[in-house]
Amino acid sequence: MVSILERILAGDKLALARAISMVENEEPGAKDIMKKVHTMSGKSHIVGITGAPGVGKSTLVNGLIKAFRSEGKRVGVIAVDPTSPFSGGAILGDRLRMQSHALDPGVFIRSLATRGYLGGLSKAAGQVIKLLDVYGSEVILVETVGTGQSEVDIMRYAHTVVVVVAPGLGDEIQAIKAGILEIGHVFVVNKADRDGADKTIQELQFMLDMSREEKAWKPPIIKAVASRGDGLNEVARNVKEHLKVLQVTGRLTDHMKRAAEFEVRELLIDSLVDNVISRAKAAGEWERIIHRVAGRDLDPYAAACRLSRFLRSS
Ligand SMILES: Nc1nc2c(ncn2[C@@H]2O[C@H](COP(=O)(O)OP(=O)(O)OP(=O)(O)O)[C@@H](O)[C@H]2O)c(=O)[nH]1
Ligand SMILES: [Mg+2]
Repeated sequence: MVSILERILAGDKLALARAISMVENEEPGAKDIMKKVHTMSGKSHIVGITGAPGVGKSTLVNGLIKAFRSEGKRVGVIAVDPTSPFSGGAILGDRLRMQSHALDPGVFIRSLATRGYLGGLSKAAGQVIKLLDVYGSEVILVETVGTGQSEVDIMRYAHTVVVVVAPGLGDEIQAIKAGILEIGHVFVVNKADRDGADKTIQELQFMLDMSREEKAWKPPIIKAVASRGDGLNEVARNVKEHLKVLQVTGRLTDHMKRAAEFEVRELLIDSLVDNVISRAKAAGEWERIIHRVAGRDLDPYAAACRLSRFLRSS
């Protein structure tokens, strides 16, 4: 019997969709697939697209798919956003545009709901990225609204982060609040057909000049009208240029090390915590200690310290 992984490697979209569901639902067997997938992955350029709700991220993603497809590149898209058109929740026009890509064998689009992942949203996203990678997506576009810790964590996977803002909404301020100004490599001032785009560019430029130390890459600010396709080739060009800079400066290797560290660390925390809790429960200590903390009879630091002794009893 041909394994699901072999089918994915052969470009079978249904097998890929099935494996993603297995990962999302933490089905038995998902772990074994992901172990093998890991060793084969690491070839894609992972591009995060982030920005406040409604700034035009999905419209931009749609345009970027076209730009990369016109070069013959295979594209994977992950939308981590409940209101995204990819999830079928929004604007009909966008959905119809996305459907045209859905028929293209070189494009795979998947949305991830922001709730309901036992092992965490960012972990699920990281695994879906690897599956798309081995499926052969040369570019993987990951859209998030950039709010919340799990979304910020997802951006850790991205080699290149595109921050989208729109004039007149105070989005530039929101970008700073969410900490995405620091992580952005390419800035897009979208909806430049509206008033205030130049002012937004000036403000962004000012803030970038203040906060950036980096020398090897100076984040460009690109004016775009995503709904008309204006400026999108320039965004695509800068995204590719950024990858080249990462490669020649050795930062890509650093990035992979950081991603590996983050991933192993998360798994280690999971397994250690599970281990301690199950041992403490078996000894009847877990309930007792939690009860005391809840009753203000014991502080949580002392509780964690006491529980950690169950680590040593292995
Ligand atoms: N005027 C104008 N409208 C645009 C532009 N780009 C996108 N829009 C419109 O802005 C609205 C929101 O676009 P989306 O692409 O769904 O924005 P988003 O950031 O993905 O939104 P969420 O996923 O809900 O956060 C849609 O009605 C788009 O057609 C633009 O450059 N100019
Ligand atoms: Mg969207």
